[in-house]
Amino acid sequence: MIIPPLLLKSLATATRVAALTGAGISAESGVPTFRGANGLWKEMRAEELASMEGFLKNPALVWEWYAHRRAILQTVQPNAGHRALVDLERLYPGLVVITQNVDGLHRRAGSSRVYELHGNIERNSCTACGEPHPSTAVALRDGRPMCTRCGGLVRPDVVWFGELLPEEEWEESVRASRAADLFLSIGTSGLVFPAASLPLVARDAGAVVVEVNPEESPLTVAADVSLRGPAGEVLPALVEAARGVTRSPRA
Ligand code: BJW
Ligand code: ZN
Repeated sequence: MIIPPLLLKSLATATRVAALTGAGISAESGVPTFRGANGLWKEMRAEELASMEGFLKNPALVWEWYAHRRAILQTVQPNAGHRALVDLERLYPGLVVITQNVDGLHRRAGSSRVYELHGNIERNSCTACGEPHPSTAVALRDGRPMCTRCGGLVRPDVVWFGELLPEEEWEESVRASRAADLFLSIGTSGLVFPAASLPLVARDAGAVVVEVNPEESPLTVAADVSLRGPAGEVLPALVEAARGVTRSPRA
């Protein structure tokens, strides 16, 4: 992989690095993305499943989708892309991972500063009384997830369309994006806001913005550098390049 001079220069001088990740970084672990050829579940759009409207219309169906995804997560491991971000954190202490993913794979890989903008699939809570429910032990009635305390519907603790992102994670993510001198946008279609605005926030504040994606995306025009390829191949190459240009390699 050829790393353009602008990026080499940025890797040599950067002190604050932030990475926004999307479903694409987990694709090589075997986690389906949301959009594109392998991204559809039962040919339904994300908006039909990941919204309160969709959930209330058919709670059993939406619950089945989450159960299916949780079952996949039981069988997968972080991949070379996740691990490369851990390696980059060693070279750039304080590196922030801002993820739209709910799969917990960045933490499992060992990244220490992770902001989960869209929640985490491991948790659930009751829509009526707020009671937390472990993901493995939710009672079902006709396939509908029911709260054993009040009889309300239980939902995953993730952010659906039309819902606000967790305030602290969002504010910290904006802060890290504004402060970054190097901003990586990895494996995201750039279609879902407000997460998709973070590369623009970083660019407007002066960061070098790098897109890592095998395909073009709406973020491509905002990126200073586009590295076309799977994250599991591109990010380890980026780590090697960073090791070559940082003055005192720490890993
Ligand atoms: C690889 C690869 C490999 C493949 N290596 N790459 C401004 C403008 C327009 C609309 C809005 C706006 N502001 C808000 C909105 C509305 C809405 C929105 O954005 N709609 C758009 C779709 C038009 N946003 C919201 O509603 C958000 N809330 C909000 O704004 O609150 C304020 C508000 C309140 C009330 C009313 C209005 C506003 C919330 C958004 C929540 C999104 N939730 C989901 C589900 C999370 C839970 C779960 O996981 O089940 O988040 S939807 C889904 O999309 C999920 C993802 O995190 C998100 C983004 O998807 P992502 O990660 O980009 O994946 P894909 O599949 O789209 O793309 C994968 C990419 O990887 C592709 O590019 C591949 O090429 C690439 N790839 N293999 C690297 N190996
Ligand atoms: Zn309840």
